[in-house]
Amino acid sequence: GLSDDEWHHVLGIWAKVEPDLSAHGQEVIIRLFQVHPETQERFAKFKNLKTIDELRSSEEVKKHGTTVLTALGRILKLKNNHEPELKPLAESHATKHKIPVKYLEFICEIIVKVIAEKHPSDFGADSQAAMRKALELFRNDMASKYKEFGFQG
Ligand code: HKL
Ligand code: NA
Repeated sequence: GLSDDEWHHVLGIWAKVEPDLSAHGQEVIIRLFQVHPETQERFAKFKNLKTIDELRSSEEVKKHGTTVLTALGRILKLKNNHEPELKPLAESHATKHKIPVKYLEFICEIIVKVIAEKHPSDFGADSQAAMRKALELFRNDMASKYKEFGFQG
């Protein structure tokens, strides 16, 4: 797990993200689809969005981004005790959506980049390191739950 000090960094920067969660979420999803186009194929409802303009003007993309970051925020706020919140998410991503751990790495990397771009003066080296560590914990625990659900990820 993370230390109290690391969680303090993580939740401190998250408090800066939250007032504009939908802009962050939208940017994360669009960036994910642009950098890793194979991820867009996983969403029947987004497959028809071909251009960056179509992605940007989609309320559905924005809504999905907001939902994803809301779910992630709930997990981060549980700190080292995220199991009850993580388990149903791992189950759906393992058994229903079948999302490889690699894709979770992609989105976590993009989340860090988007926060860094939007909050250059509030997301220093210590905060970035703490956030990376929190996302790594998230991913590792998702991966071990995946295995419990019989998905090798
Ligand atoms: N999803 C997340 C989080 C993530 C930061 C990592 C997260 C948090 N998801 O149809 C659905 C699909 C979902 C969801 C509903 C779908 C396809 C899908 N997700 C794909 C992905 C990918 C692959 C592009 C990645 C990297 C990823 C990562 C949270 Fe994800 N996702 C949902 C959710 C929530 C908002 C819903 C599921 C709700 C749920 O499971 O409730 C028990
Ligand atoms: Na959704």
